[in-house]
Amino acid sequence: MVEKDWWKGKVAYQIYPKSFNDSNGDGIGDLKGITEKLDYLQSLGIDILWLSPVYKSPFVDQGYDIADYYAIDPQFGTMEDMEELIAEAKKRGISIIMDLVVNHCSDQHEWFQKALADPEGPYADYFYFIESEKEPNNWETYFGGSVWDKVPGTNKYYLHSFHKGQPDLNWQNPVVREEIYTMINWWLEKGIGGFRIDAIINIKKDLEWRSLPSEQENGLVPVRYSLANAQPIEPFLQEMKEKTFARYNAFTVGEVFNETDEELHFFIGEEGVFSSIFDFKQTILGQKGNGWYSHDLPTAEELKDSIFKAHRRADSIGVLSTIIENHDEPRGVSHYIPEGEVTEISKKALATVQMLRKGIPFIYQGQEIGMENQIFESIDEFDDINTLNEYHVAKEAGLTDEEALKAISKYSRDNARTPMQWNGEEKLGFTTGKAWLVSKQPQREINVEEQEENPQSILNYYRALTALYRDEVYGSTIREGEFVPVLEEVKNIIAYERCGEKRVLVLVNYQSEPQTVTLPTPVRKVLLANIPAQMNGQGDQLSLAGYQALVCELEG
Ligand code: TEU
Ligand code: CA
Repeated sequence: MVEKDWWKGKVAYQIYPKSFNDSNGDGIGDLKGITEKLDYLQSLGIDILWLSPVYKSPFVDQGYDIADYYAIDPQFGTMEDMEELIAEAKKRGISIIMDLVVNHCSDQHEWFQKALADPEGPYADYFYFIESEKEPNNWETYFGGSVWDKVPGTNKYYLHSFHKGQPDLNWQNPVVREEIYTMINWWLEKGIGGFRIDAIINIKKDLEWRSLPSEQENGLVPVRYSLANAQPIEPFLQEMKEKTFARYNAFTVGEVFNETDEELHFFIGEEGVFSSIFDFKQTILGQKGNGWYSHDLPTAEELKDSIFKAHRRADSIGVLSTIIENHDEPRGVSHYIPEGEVTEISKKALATVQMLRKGIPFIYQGQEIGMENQIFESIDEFDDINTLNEYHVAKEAGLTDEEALKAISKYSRDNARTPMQWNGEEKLGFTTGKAWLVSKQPQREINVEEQEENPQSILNYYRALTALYRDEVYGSTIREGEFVPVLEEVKNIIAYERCGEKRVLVLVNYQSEPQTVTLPTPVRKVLLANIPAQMNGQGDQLSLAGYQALVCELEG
């Protein structure tokens, strides 16, 4: 039996399997490819490894449409490969966590196939089959279009909050819940450490299927607005925890958006249903609700404000998982650093801000070498369904082709989905064949091989950051210390203390201009800096260069 709360103070890494490492030259990353890179991940200081879905899938939403929860998709390998990966990871002190996608499955799953074959039979109740003359309401999927599609040959519609190939599962049905719990326990028995839990807030439904007032020309309303009228899901999630995760001391991190203060207690409080949830507050900065074309990039002040608020709200309740990017987001360095200011120094500054916050930092593959957004020259270069929809939304709003392309390029999920850049050769060391997705001009100079050799590289800086979690003297402070905002009112300075056995100051001048600051108490020792040997000032006065980041022990 694993220790309770074993996951506290750990460092996590997300792998997007299709794009991580291809072991057999078919252009698609696979499980053996991941196993080959475990030494690399260990050298990066990773404790927890989250795999985006590797289950059998028709890939309408890149594996987030699962056709068989008990099978590995042949593109990724076999169940033996999976077992080998779990065992090899364990040898290196790394726990694997899987993606738990249970708001929906694939329309190719046998449950849905049986439901279609007998729409009056028991399997129809695994889903939401609603009898209606036309679409039961005006909800719009996350990827555009109605959430309702006809059940062929009937007067019924089925619900899909995402793509029509991702029918929503009916959590009201106890048989469905038991099926899900059995599957979760089956995986936990295999020795995985837990799960990242996909889109979980969406299992809430307004069972009266009420339409909502629309501001859109097409009369539709994004389905997430219907969640406000939905029935509570607390009992279901508590039941899931009791019957599965709690029995194995599993680590669980929920993909939860827009939670209220009360819900925060319920998700990550003392008796919370999950170990942690992601802090998405910064990823939604600058969003105005219309579509990607109308978003603004966040400023340093907004970023700081969002981080401080998140900790003030959550730290006394439970543990946040922090990110700057994931497989649904643009690259963090392109999103949180203004255009023209993206340099190795500023990338390290952003890394410092995220990695030493309280909670569990998740590094997304390629983040540790500072991978940037890709350059897309035409709409045909995209794969992601959400991007294609947002292009359409931008065009509908009156943008020209060129403007629409520019807007979606900034936010496309494909920015983060191109292959991991292992070396500077044409195929990036990712494959010997033809990569399934690659932009025409990958920035090949950003790669692991090159950064391994350079002691000042971003990769080695990330290693230094994760090393702080294991440091004999400062580790406990970084893992458990309180998060205390510092110099909050000083514009473009993002600074906080981690207070535990030691006082560790994390100080970042988040702008290209230099700035002088007055510290709470003098510096005792510099632990890490993104600009070597630069520490100007006397006593508590410190002059910082643009994007300078310092981690130091304070006196007192
Ligand atoms: O994302 C859930 C979600 O709410 C998405 O709409 C997210 O906001 C969107 O991807 C941003 O472009 C999860 C997965 O992370 C995502 O990859 C899946 O497409 C989705 O669930 C459906 O399973
Ligand atoms: Ca492969």
